[in-house]
Amino acid sequence: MASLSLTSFGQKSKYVTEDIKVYGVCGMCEDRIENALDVVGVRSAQWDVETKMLNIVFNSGKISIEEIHQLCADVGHSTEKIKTTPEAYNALHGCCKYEDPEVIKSHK
Ligand SMILES: [Cu+2]
Repeated sequence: MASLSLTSFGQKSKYVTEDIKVYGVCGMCEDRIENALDVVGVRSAQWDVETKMLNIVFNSGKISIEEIHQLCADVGHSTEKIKTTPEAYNALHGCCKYEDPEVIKSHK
């Protein structure tokens, strides 16, 4: 019997692509976000500083989109679903304080 499934590798492994909003302001934020997602199950993570959109390709059998949101929040970057903690946010480099209007202005 022919299978038309193009994206599944075995029964539980399935690559999914999603675009989620993750807040940040600069190239350091990009590195931090992408490095935080260098984990088992994530095939690629690309964050765009202009649009704040993270394009992520992951294996839904190994990691969930909720866990991906949480990994961003854990390193100080709030997402459209999960807000980071004040502790993680305060640990960000000064130029990465994306909730500060002065910082946002200086990156324009
Ligand atoms: Cu930054």
